[in-house]
Amino acid sequence: MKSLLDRPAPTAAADLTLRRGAARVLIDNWTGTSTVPSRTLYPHQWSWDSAFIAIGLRHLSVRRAQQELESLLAGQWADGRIPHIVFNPAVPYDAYFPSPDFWQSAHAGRPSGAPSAPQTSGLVQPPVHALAAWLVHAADPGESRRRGFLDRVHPRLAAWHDYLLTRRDLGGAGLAAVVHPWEPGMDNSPCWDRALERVEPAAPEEFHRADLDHGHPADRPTDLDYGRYVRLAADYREAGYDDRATRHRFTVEDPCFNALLAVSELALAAMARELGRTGAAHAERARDLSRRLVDRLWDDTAGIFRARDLATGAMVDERSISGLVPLILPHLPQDIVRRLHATLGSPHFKAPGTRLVPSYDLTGHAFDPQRYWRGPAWFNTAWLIHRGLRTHHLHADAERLREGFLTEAGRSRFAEYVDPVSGTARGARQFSWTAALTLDLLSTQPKEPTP
Ligand code: 9WN
Repeated sequence: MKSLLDRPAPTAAADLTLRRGAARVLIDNWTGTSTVPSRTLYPHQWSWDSAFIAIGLRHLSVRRAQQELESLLAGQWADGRIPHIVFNPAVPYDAYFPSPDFWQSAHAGRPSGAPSAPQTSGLVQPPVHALAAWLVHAADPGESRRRGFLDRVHPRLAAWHDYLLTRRDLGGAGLAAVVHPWEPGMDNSPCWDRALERVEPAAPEEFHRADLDHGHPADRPTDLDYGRYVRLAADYREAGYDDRATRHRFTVEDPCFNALLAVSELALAAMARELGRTGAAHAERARDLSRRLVDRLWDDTAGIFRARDLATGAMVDERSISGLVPLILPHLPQDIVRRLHATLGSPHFKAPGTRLVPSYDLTGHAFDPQRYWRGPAWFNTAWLIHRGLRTHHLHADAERLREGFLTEAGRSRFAEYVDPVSGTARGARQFSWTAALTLDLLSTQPKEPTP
């Protein structure tokens, strides 16, 4: 029988229409040097968005995909961090909050090596960039070599990982910690509620939210949550964004963040081999991270990875999609793969209204089908789970997820996310990573080397 991976390139009219629609979104959201996640809600360059966008852009233009990643790297700090937002100087300050005048990266970030330009935030997002860079390289290795793409990006991505595994190893257990709910990329997840309760919110008159000009209040985080986000970010800024000087009041080890770090270490190993080195240190780091993830964050009773709150030392008693993303790790013990697969198909995550995977436990006490990361199903996490299912040869489920993704991406006009109960599209439309990952899933990659 022909493997699903050997499926011929799609020719059906529906696929071609979807491909054109997705390409249109990426063309419309291109600024000349990078892609905005959404023209309305997110008018700058975001870190993990750009990685997912590059993964899709490589099917349209390898050069543009390289440029997407390299324009993000132009905002990298000397301490290695890749900031979660690189600001477009042409966009007015009131278009997004917090704007450059809040972060003051060039001034406040100087002790940590922030560039004088471009202006950036001081936080980070999940390290999916090396995986993206490897996939961009693999799309056209000849073009990549001619342009010296890996020679330029490998050292920068290695410095990024070094930052995470040294300055951000706040628990001393060899995993990277996040210091703000914006960092794991799943801002408003119930996983952060308890840790956030310890944070004194900034007063409402200290800031003005721009997200509510475009997003519905029922979908977005509350004002109280925003007050806490602002307080944490302002404290970090006051300490010069220096992880050694900041008394972080929010420190969490997140499974998705660390699983992506491990997979990206494998990508660095593959890049190093392509550049004529052994890559052994990166490969060893990836195995080591996988082991630590299992030791520190696997909950055998629940059959899912959990976040760990470093302030209390306890695992966070919530089931989130973040705990399923480690399925992407090739070195995962087989019994854990089986358990994760079972959890994915259980009432906690099998949704009535979507074939995508809900961001939070459908039976959980804080489940909300509309509100940001408290239940809705996102397309980037579905892509990660799809990759995990393929990694472990669970091809039938991978294919079901792929088909659901493509149907819902098209039907929703490339929505930011979907209500998992009703299937209704929510958030921004013409959302870049939804379009980019659509292009990726429409393209068969039978020979794509796995890092
Ligand atoms: C804060 C851009 C980003 C995504 C995040 C998503 C949302 C920002 C916000 O939008 O976060 O970084 O203002 O809510 O949660 O994953 O990268 O698309």
